[in-house]
Amino acid sequence: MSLTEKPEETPERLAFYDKIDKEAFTPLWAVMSSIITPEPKSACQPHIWRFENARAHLLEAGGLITAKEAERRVLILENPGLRGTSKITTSLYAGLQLVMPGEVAPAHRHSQSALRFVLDGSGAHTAVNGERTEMQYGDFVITPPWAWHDHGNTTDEPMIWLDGLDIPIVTHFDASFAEGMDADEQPITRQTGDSLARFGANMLPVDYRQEKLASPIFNYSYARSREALEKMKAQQEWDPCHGLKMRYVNPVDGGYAMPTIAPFLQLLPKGFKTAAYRSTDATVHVPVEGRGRTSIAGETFEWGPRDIFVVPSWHHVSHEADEEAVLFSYSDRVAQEKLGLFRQDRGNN
Ligand code: 1HN
Repeated sequence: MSLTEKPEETPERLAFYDKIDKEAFTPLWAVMSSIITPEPKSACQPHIWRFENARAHLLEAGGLITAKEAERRVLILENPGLRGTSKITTSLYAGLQLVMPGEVAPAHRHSQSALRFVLDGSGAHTAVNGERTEMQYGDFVITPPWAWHDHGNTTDEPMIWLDGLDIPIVTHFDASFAEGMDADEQPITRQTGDSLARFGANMLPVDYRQEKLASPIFNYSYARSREALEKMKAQQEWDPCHGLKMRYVNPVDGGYAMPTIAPFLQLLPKGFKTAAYRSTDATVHVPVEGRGRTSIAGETFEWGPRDIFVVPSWHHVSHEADEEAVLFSYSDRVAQEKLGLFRQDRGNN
């Protein structure tokens, strides 16, 4: 007997399994090889969603239901290997949200953390903890766990963003709480930009003590992040597996910006091809600029701006950029690192 082989199912054994099954017993030796695998073995599949296609479906949904009636007008990106579970990876959720001109997505709060990554439109807002932020293309916005949040669009064009949430993680722990607010929009008690001034200017309020795990900055603007990549790229120091890859951090402790979701921004110069890499954190990718292709366990996916593709755990991945490309991505790496589970394989790099 080994970890990977199942003992023979003799008639006597099967009869025994059947008998004890009625009393809620299961013989470990009959299931061991499927629950303790020598390598990650996931039902999660590589997949790509085309933004233009998703946008057309969302606008059609816009004619069928209001943001208010839906609470959130979202089309879930459900992994083809995980249908019926609202998951894009085993541990994470993704959806595309539409807020039409004049609409409000009402204030509520829940245990689940959310990130927004803005894909279409410009100038709609989200409010978190009494502060509003305006959202532009490529902005990465955080809703920490249990924080009141509502969205509004006072512009004259539809706004679409990607929502990334840790729903499957919270469900896994049976730790979900949620409630609505009496008002559609939360009271605004801080001026726009207050949290960025307080926490995003390489200073912290003297005597500041960290109380929450999520970053107090809630809009990491694309303009600032892109400018930083632009500066660094002149140095031409490319990581063979990642090109130039940065992680979004909580400035208070230097950790990831969110407690359960690790967000990244990465630049690939024109013509660059990354070396094969694999890791235990299944990752959702969104090209922000540029075109190229990604090979996932031997299957090739062509992409352009705003498409969304997912790389399952422990699948070899290699990106190739035809034009200078910028990719946003998120995974559960931060949670796996805290639990001592994260592994990566950089080949010989
Ligand atoms: C949620 O609150 C939002 O606030 C988006 O925009 C997606 C999916 C499930 C549960 C809550 C939002 C969500 C969500």
